[in-house]
Amino acid sequence: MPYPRSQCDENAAYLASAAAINPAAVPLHYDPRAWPDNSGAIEVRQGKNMSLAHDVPPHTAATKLRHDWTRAEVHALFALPFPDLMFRAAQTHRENFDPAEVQISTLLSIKTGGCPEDCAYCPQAAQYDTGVKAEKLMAVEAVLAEARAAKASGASRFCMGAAWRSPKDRDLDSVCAMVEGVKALGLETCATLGMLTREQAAQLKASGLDYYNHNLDTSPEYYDAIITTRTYQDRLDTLDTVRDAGIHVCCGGIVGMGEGLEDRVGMIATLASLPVHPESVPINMLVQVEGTPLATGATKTPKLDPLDFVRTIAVARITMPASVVRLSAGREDMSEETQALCFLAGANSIFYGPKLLTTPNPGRDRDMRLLDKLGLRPME
Ligand code: SAM
Ligand code: DTB
Ligand code: SF4
Repeated sequence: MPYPRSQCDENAAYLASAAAINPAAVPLHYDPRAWPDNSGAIEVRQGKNMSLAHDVPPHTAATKLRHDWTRAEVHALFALPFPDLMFRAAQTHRENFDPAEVQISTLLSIKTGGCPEDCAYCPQAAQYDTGVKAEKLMAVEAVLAEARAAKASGASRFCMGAAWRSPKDRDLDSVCAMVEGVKALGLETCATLGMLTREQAAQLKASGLDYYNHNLDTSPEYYDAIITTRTYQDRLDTLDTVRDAGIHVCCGGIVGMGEGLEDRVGMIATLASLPVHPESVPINMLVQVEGTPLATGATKTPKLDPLDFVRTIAVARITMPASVVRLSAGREDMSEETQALCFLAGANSIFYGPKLLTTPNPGRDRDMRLLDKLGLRPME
């Protein structure tokens, strides 16, 4: 049985509204009326029992940004039947982005290991025996050489990470020189250096920093179980400082740390209720590193169901519709199918290159083959 006419009209209205926001986001083949055999195609889709939008309100208007997401609403999104959640996330994605484009960032650890903080997931905390050696801050020229290589291999953003609680002023001068140099190569710049003062944020902004990564990592309630050397409020304060300095915010978290569904709800509700949504939202799957409390001995964390990770991406996409959602750490051990579901759920950024900060990431060839297979292309 073909679609009832009204359903077809609702789809057309949605497509028209999405096209009005971003024409590139609605390629021709998304318009059922443009299919060579309209009724036949629709019959096949019905025949496969696709539950297209029957219980989801039709999209007739552009997505509004909301900053008043309640936990109950976020919970309700997580609780949707998987196909409905994916459908809503994909709709939201198309309204705001070209779903075939993926933003490509490359990471470099500019100061590795020896960190005084006790984040239970992190191989760089000095107090865990993980085999990561403490190193000094890299020289500016060495960082720029890495940035040139990242640009040559297709990255549009270069993200510099340091294992600090907060930077010393002398170190910040060097980081600012790195930011200036990377920016001069025509790359977007991102840094993650721990807590910042207002003066430090202003100095980074003046040197050309585009993004600052500072994750909330989990819910306020679960934070103490993961980190005792700082508070959730410390994190929120630095996010304010960064925002006030006029730097774009990159803020997300980690799933698979033994948290419950309510913690994933709490994390997304907190992110989506910030006065301005983070422009970039990295969702990391915990990389279990031997020697960290979350990966070792009796406390070893059970692996999260990959579909719960996909759900987290989808809920981030729906609640922060205009933000770039990054499928971040954890891809090395993730199947192609799970990654494909993440892209379908609205992820539109990855870290590209064989290393994250200290742990492996898929090689460039493997990632290019995957993007090719899925018909995805790097965002300009
Ligand atoms: N020291 C700074 C800080 O904590 O903000 C910057 C670097 S820190 C490594 C950046 C982020 O990496 C953390 O907030 C966390 O979200 C992520 N991360 C660290 N270790 C991870 C792991 N084992 N698995 C997944 N994500 C991890
Ligand atoms: C983010 O959210 N994930 C990246 C980046 N921001 C700095 C870091 C992932 C680190 C994974 C563990 C490691 O390689 O040390
Ligand atoms: Fe240090 Fe950052 Fe690792 Fe925490 S996540 S131990 S602050 S490097």
